[in-house]
Amino acid sequence: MRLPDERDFSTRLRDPAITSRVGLWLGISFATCFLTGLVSHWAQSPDPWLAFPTRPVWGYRLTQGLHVVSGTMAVPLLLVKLWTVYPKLFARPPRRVRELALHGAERVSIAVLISAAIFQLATGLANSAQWYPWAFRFVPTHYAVAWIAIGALAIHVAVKLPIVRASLGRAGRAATVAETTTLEDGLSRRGLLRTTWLAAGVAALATAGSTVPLLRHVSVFGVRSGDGPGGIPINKSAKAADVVAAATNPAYRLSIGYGDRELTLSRDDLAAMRQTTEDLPIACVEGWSASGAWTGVRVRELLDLVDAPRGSDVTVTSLQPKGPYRVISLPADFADDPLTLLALGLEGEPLSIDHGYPCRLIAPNRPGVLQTKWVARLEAT
Ligand SMILES: Nc1nc2c(c(=O)[nH]1)N[C@H]1C(S)=C(S)[C@@H](COP(=O)(O)O)O[C@H]1N2
Ligand SMILES: [Mo]
Repeated sequence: MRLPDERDFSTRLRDPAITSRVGLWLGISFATCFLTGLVSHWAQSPDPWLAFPTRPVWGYRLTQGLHVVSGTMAVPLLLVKLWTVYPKLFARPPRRVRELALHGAERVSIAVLISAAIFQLATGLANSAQWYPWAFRFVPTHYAVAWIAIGALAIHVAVKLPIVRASLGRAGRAATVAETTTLEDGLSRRGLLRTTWLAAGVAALATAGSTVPLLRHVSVFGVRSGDGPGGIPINKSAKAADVVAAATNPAYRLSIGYGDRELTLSRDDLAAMRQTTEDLPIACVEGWSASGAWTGVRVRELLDLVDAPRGSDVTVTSLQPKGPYRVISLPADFADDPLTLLALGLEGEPLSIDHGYPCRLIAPNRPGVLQTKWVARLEAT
């Protein structure tokens, strides 16, 4: 039996003109995914060297929506791109030592790129479906592999630039776009490209539905698409977080601390304070987002009760007994922002227990993970 050769796989559809066109869009998707991922990393970093801005209110909603849409779109693009080039796996390596070394180095960088790309898309998709079939921590791993992928991508683009330039130019266009005949293969190059764009578009639309209200009904991939009290999906229920008893206990008190100043307030005390209503989105890192009218007390006005000065960072603790988002830090810019509320209500109704009753944090331009529900304590430092 002989090993197959690169030529055994040849078809009119495997052509640098196709590979380059699909590759260009794949590159754009990856770059978008990488940059928006950096924004998300910055937004979630507990002590960033540069404060994350509190405006625009919908900023994180947009960048994280783009992150998940561009990642999902990359899946069909990557599959088509791999299909157009995989016969190269069977190409005979060059015989001359110098060429062999270069060839080997390029192959290694491609192996790294393909594995990192598949890893990122697979873990990202699983995460946006809230499915964690692995033992490692998602956020740091997804972040580290992103740098590996983007580095390998930069090398790959640099190596292939001459081929890409030639095939995206006029001759490449003629070879692809003009070739509309359906011969023995059944599918023309133009047809293959159109099918690829269609698949990427469908993937994008199907995900964008969990962020863009008008697209909600086409959002077959949107795991949570706008159902829930006040039109806002529920991420983790009170039952799942094991807070039902604590949250409904009439003895519930919010505690506020600054230095040796301590204060406790019942939910009625909070409701008796000045109420503010703001339209703010919950923008989950998993890509879905939804806006609501939240009513409650400004966090800044609560901090004033214990004389915490402006510029104080605040630690927010939930009633939740355990979990990674039980305690989060609210940087001073957010704590002092007039839009940052300890919400008691949503869309004119008292907060439902799953949305964080007795009260929850809601701040502008923040990842959903940091919008703590069932708040027990605010501590200014
Ligand atoms: N205490 C607590 N707060 C939490 C969470 C949690 O698991 N525990 N999940 C966060 C996440 S990931 C999101 S996206 C938002 C979702 O809020 P919602 O369920 O009211 O839509 O709540 C955040 N607040
Ligand atoms: Mo989330």
